[in-house]
Amino acid sequence: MQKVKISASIVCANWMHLENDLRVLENKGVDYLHYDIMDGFFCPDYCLGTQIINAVRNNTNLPSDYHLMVEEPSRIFNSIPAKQGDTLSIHYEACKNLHRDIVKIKQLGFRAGVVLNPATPLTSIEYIIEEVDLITVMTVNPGYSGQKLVPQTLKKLESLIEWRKKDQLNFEVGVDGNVNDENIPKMVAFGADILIGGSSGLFRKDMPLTDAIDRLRSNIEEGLKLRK
Ligand code: S6P
Ligand code: MG
Repeated sequence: MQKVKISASIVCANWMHLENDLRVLENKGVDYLHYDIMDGFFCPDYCLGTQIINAVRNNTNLPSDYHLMVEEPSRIFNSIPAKQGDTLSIHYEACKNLHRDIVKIKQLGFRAGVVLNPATPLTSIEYIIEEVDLITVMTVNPGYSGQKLVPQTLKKLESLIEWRKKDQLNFEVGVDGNVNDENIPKMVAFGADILIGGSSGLFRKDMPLTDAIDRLRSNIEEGLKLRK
């Protein structure tokens, strides 16, 4: 059976017990740690500076999935250390020269990712699609955890998977935002490869992290059965 990967959005973890959460994520075989980096300009909040990122990164072997919600992100590429298997993802909407930035990301040794806001059409990435390793479909508007799914983004996800198949491309597809019990089966059925788990589906208030990971995996199984 195809593996659907889990990326844990660390900003939603229990920061008072972060080390404990990290060990649970590792022991349960979660695939990536997702770091939200926000500049208070591209999106309304600020979070995760390099000291915090490095403190976490140096205490785990889980590969990183850096999500830069930052205007002109190339300004800070050099602040983030590239380790084997790490992905650096930038927003189409934030770059004056997306192609140049993707080339730079690969030169720095990262896997290259591009992220699309809910209102951004797939056609915007037509001329860079062959160059990226990961395309992340934002299923909420960037900025905060705890938001509700923008439902039409599921259609975008489905179209992206069809495009990949038609053109025999190799990028992975991620989904970020409101990845929860209700939405995971649909996201997986439409073809998502990587689920970014946040407050609604992973770091939940109603169950321990270990149980939430099991629940997430059973939702993935349900979605895989629905795949065409
Ligand atoms: C949103 C950010 C996400 C969230 C995470 C929230 O701006 O990119 O990575 O941290 O998705 O998860 P949830 O379940 O609260 O929507
Ligand atoms: Mg994110």
